[in-house]
Amino acid sequence: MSMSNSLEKLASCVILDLDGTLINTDGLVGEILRGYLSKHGKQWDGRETLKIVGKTPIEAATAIVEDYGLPCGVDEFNTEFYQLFSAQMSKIKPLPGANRLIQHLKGNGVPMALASNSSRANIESKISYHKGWKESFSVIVGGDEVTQGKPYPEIYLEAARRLNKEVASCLVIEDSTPGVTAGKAAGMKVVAVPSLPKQTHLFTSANEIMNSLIDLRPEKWGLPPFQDWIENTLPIEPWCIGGPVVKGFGRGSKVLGIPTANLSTKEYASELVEHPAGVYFGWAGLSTRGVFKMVMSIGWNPYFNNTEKTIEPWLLHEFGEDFYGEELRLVIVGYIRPEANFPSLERLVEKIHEDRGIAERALDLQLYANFKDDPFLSTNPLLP
Ligand code: ADP
Ligand code: RBF
Ligand code: MG
Repeated sequence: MSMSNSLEKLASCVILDLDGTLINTDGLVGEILRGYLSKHGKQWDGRETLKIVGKTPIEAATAIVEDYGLPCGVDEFNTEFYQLFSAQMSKIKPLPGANRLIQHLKGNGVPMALASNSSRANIESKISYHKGWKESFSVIVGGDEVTQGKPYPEIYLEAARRLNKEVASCLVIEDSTPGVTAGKAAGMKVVAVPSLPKQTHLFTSANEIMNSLIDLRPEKWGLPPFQDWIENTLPIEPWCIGGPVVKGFGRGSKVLGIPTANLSTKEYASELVEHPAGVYFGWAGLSTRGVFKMVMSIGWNPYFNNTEKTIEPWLLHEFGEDFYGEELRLVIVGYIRPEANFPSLERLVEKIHEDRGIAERALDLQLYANFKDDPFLSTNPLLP
């Protein structure tokens, strides 16, 4: 029984969506719409993104023209939008874990396809800016190569046909609800990586929902596992953040033995969007006090319904006093797990202590320990 169960899960190829799954197209789309709408005396509402993710270009344009009562036709809007968009296509960034996943699958000889509602030409220009991508996909299917785009299954069925694979052995990775619907309708296994936070309830038809591509465990689908996890941690491209410690959300963290030294969310909002919500660790430098091990969460504080992500570092040291206003600098070197919802506060606290143990041990590894000497952390005020 468990045998057939595990066989059902075996995939031998991966079919990927592009926009919102591998590249942060919404970032550029939002930027363009903000500018375009302000010229028409309107203000772009980020929540509108919900209505356009995963849609065909015409559907998306129709929604915008209608919702904002724009004084132009859908085609006219679309043409103008596309001109602005293609001029800036080169700056669309890969999403976290996209390069890692592509290299991993390619390196292990797992066939990959791209299946997107945008036109084939459009897909090809978008991927041309990312080194090694074009060669990695043996098949590309664009919305203009089928009669019906997602949520219909045709794009995925065509991708499987060109890969010469049975639908049951295809693993689809998708960020949008129309895309998940299409993949399931095609009879494939679907991993959803929603590009918008707190939307998991819309993705229940997917076989698995995850926060970001870095959380994918290919072995669950019979594909080769990533080899880059080290003692329950994933090394990441180190990044720095710093500023004065501000009063945070005060949910009695000190009472729980988990004080978190908040940084002002405002200045870092644009930087934090690039990091999936979850638990990270690294080194923390406090002016006049020294450098300490640190474990932290990046996430949406569920109690305050804030619109920006927060960053909440717990310095692994007993200070015996507060240090509001002091300059805090962080070098973040590794990832532990995605943000999760816990059934009780006790379970959350227990998990955070487990995170602490993982971070403390990992930071002794040479790979991470080296960053203790990062010049960014030396907070001598006489240094530039
Ligand atoms: P709030 O976030 O509302 O300020 P907390 O209960 O999370 O409240 O307390 C955070 C404050 O506690 C920090 O800003 C800092 O001044 C102090 N603090 C003391 N020890 C630590 C520690 N080990 N790590 C982080 N902050 C600490
Ligand atoms: N809160 C969550 O709701 N889910 C989490 O997975 C989570 N992980 C955390 C990990 C660490 C290391 C720390 C310091 C805090 C974590 N929190 C988590 C708490 C979160 O950052 C925030 O403080 C509270 O949710 C605020 O009410
Ligand atoms: Mg705090």
